[in-house]
Amino acid sequence: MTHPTARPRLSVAMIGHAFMGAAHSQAWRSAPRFFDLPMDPVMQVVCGRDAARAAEAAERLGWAGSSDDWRSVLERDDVDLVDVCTPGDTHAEIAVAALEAGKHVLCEKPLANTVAEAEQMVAAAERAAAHGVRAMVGFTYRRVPAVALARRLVEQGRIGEVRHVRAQYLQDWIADPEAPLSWRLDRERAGSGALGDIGAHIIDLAQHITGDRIQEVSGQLETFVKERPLAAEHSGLSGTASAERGPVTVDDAAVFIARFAGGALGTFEATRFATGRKNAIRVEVNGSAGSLAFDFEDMNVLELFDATEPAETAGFRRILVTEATHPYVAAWWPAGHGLGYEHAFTHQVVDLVDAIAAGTDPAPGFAEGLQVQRVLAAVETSSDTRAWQTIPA
Ligand code: 4PW
Repeated sequence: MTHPTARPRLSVAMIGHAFMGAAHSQAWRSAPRFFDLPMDPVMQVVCGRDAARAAEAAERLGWAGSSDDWRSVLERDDVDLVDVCTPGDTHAEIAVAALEAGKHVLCEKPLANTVAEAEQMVAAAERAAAHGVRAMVGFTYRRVPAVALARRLVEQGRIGEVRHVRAQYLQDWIADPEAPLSWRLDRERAGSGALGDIGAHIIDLAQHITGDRIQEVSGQLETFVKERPLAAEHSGLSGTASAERGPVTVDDAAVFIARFAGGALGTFEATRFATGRKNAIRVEVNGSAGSLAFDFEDMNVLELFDATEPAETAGFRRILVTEATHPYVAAWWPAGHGLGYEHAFTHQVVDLVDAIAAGTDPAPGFAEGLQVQRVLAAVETSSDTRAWQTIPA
């Protein structure tokens, strides 16, 4: 452990303090305590619409101060970076304003609610980059060590030429028809349902692990439960129902097939109705020389099949991704002492701070966020038109 002194400060403002705000707060707190960062992140101010709740969040999550006005936060000289943890309907407005104010931006996924908004965000990020201001989108699961190892093995050619990608993101938190209508079920606020909220992750993971790009899609969306009780209280994935009911305006589930630019075929499934599956992000990649398989519900393991081994003894191997040689792991615990959901958020902060200090663009940047947004839009159009859609390069 190193003590973060005498390094340039990176003063952070976080907008939004619910589920993602809590995850990001622990990341800002733990990153400088476990990793040797080139800058010293300062948790300066947390912002929310309600002043009292923002003040309570600052106290609970470890921020020096709080505000109920994100615009005034952007005017502060003691803020270098804005971390956007709000629902999708405010991403574009806050991120563009922050970049124009010369602040680095970390923005939660999906980048925006529409392709047009994401395009504006990319344009703002490109203008800001000319002045050394950086922008990153939070596709956090890339930074799970087993996923980062999968990427490394594909890059090294360990599974040869990629033929198939099989990706699923399975949850069940609204399988109960009486589960309340949170903002995640409201198109105005979230842009789409399972497709954008969790499908965006597996789109990013599939493209990241393979180093390839989805070029064409054919998909279907479904809303199984069309009306639900309005939420009296809601935070994260749980809440309490009120007596009033309202329409569900997003998809409950999305499925699509895809063609990658490099010739691979993909199948994708994102649903909040997979009873018994809580956060099952499963990605399997089959290549000409082997296969890789990951399941977030067993997140410290990556399965590898080496097709060059003799058939008699070949088989999927469970690699326990807890060795110091594995991505990100050396900073944490001895071998076998696994990591959890929150660690990928810490790794995201580490990579972002490293990029800012090095004066390079962090990955994934807003352009990658826009590309995912285009895939999401293409799946929606395909579902509406029942026709294949091409994603522009
Ligand atoms: O990873 C997921 C998120 O992107 C989480 O499980 C919940 O669904 C919260 O937002 C999305």
